[in-house]
Amino acid sequence: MENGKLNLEEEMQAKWEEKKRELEEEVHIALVGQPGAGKSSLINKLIGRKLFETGVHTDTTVDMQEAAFGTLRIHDLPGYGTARFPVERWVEEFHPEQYDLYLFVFEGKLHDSDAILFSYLKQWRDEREHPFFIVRNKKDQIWDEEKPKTELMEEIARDVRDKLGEPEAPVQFVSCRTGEGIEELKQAIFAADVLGVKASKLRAEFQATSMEDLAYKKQHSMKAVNTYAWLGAANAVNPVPGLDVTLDVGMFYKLLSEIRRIFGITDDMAQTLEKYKVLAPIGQRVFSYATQEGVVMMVKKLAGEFAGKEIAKYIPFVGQAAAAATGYMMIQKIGEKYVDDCHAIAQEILRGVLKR
Ligand SMILES: Nc1nc2c(ncn2[C@@H]2O[C@H](COP(=O)(O)OP(=O)(O)OP(=O)(O)O)[C@@H](O)[C@H]2O)c(=O)[nH]1
Ligand SMILES: [Mg+2]
Repeated sequence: MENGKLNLEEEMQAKWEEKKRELEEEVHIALVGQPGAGKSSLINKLIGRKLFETGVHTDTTVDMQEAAFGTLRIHDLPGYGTARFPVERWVEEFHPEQYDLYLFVFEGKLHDSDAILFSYLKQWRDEREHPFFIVRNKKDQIWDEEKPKTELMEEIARDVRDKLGEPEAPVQFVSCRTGEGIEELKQAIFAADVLGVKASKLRAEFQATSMEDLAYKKQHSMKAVNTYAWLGAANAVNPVPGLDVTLDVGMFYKLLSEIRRIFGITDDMAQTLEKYKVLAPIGQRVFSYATQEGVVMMVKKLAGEFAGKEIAKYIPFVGQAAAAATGYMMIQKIGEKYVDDCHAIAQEILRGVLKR
């Protein structure tokens, strides 16, 4: 070992770097639709956090709003079809063709400008493999004295399909108020083959609404733990002072924060968790890693337990680099336990035992 760097075979190193890039790769979601259609409400609903303000009219007709959530980048595109921004001009100005997927959100009637937008959406889908999803929000408000709701919904869907020129196009009816249709929309997004690995990002980052979602998040997090364990040990430039462990504390801290985020665990839950008999110790474990200092403290505390272990069987070909191997094992073992703990808390949130 030289300069705290491990002599991993170069191709192995490259492989793990590649995996890390894959984990960190961003997914760009574009929100398009008329002001007040519920774009902000929808994204907040999917993510399970108040990422965007709703109801208040920011001037979305001229400004683009952006927000980040983990590996997701959400671009709330300004309105089009105004005197200032006919669709063509809007496309030139904002380059909306660059995003990975589009959520077209509407309520009420479609406009002529929406039909023009549809022709662009189709083009980006066909030429760039950037899918779009047509979302009719405010399903709870679809009502008419004369006609049943199903008939009204059919009319709305028909209008969309006419304007799109695709008679079979799916239209997702949702209500951000009641939550109706959100699950179906999520499934439609996850099923978009063209998104490839990006679909798995969306599934990891969107709020879990079922035990299956949580199982998926667990699997995704375990992969992240393994990737970070390799890189965190092999690239550690800052051995933990006074200990026979090399471990990149910053990277470890980041990993654990990401796991909390994926499972929807926020800092304000620490106090709530204390009130539950069974969950209190789990909460304590999870939040003891919530600051960088906390991570250093825990690593120091636990280093002894790992240092003495038989490490060769975990990573045979770096068996000689004991300090890095210990670092690897710590990230791997603590990480796995951390995922289990966060998963357990998230299950209780989903069961409604714990309020978010
Ligand atoms: N009844 C009902 N109201 C909703 C629903 N979704 C959103 N709203 C309301 O509609 C209003 C507009 O929602 P926003 O999410 O702010 O809409 P937006 O498209 O982001 O609006 P701009 O950012 O101004 O373009 C808010 O008052 C929401 O509370 C829904 O499903 N049902
Ligand atoms: Mg908005």
